[in-house]
Amino acid sequence: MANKSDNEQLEMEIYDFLKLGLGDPLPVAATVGRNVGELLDKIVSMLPEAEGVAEGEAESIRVALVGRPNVGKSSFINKLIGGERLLVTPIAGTTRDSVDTPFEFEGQKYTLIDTAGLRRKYKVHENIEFYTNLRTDRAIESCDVAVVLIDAAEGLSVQDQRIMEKIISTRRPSVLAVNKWDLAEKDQVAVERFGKELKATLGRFSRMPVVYVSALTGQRVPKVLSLVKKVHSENHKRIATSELNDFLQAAVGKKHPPARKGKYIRFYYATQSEVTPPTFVFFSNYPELIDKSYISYLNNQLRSTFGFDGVPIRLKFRKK
Ligand SMILES: Nc1nc2c(ncn2[C@@H]2O[C@H](COP(=O)(O)OP(=O)(O)OP(=O)(O)O)[C@@H](O)[C@H]2O)c(=O)[nH]1
Ligand SMILES: [Mg+2]
Repeated sequence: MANKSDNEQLEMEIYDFLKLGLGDPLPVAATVGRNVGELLDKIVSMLPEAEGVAEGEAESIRVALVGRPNVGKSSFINKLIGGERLLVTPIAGTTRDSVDTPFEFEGQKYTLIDTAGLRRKYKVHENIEFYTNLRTDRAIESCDVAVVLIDAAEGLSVQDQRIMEKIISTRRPSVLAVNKWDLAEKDQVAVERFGKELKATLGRFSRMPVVYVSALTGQRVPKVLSLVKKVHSENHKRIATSELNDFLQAAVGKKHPPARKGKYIRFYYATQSEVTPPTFVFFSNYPELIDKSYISYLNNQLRSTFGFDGVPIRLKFRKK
């Protein structure tokens, strides 16, 4: 590219540059915009072909398997792929590094990421623990969907909650799989009690899809993948603006935001500005006066109306 070729006279001198052997020179002039269109055409013609993959199709969904040491992460992946690819032992801390396994199920590609189990925080000063925690964090950051495995015999632990906090803070969709279900008491009362206790400890994660599995027998192991696919598509879901505004009218009609500082809060309209994670923008006359409890009301209403289970949605409030 030969810049400052402001006119045809100068443009003729372009041939001097051929001698340099750097390919065909293109005379351009940045100040007057001469031949800039030709330059752009040339750049576009030299770009590599875009891969002809439609959005969300044929792409591999990256799935991170995370959970405490010994919960059965490696066993789970081995069961899915029907092999012994990953080392499984009764010793906690068998897996030391994240391992990617490509896998296809019902026409969908997945990349399963096995991770090292996450330890208690007080052990983090030890070097290995520090790096395994770091790798679990990395696996979560790099995944499309996280599967949290918990042990049926032990329920939801502090470490599990720490993993879930990380999933929330990195805004990843997730599924909770209760493993070693083959060892759990199977009478109806026990199952219901477990479910109730789990919901209680889940608290603000209560919209996370839960599935009871056994990596040993394979029970409901494929079900985890169908839930992964479901939350992945929920994370890409778009709600039409017209639908959102019908929703907004109904939600505000049912419960109006309380007036604050003598100001009457009004909503004008709402729109979904983004996916992954789905983000909703509400336009209002006093966005700064909308209180937390009303925001959580809108959040719950949105989820009851449109789903988004297992997906961290975001609500934003803007001045019109
Ligand atoms: N009964 C039963 N045992 C299981 C199940 N899943 C895994 N195990 C056993 O639990 C132990 C640990 O399994 P791993 O797959 O190595 O667990 P991990 O989560 O990969 O463990 P680390 O790599 O150490 O973090 C092994 O002895 C498995 O055979 C299950 O569903 N039921
Ligand atoms: Mg392992």
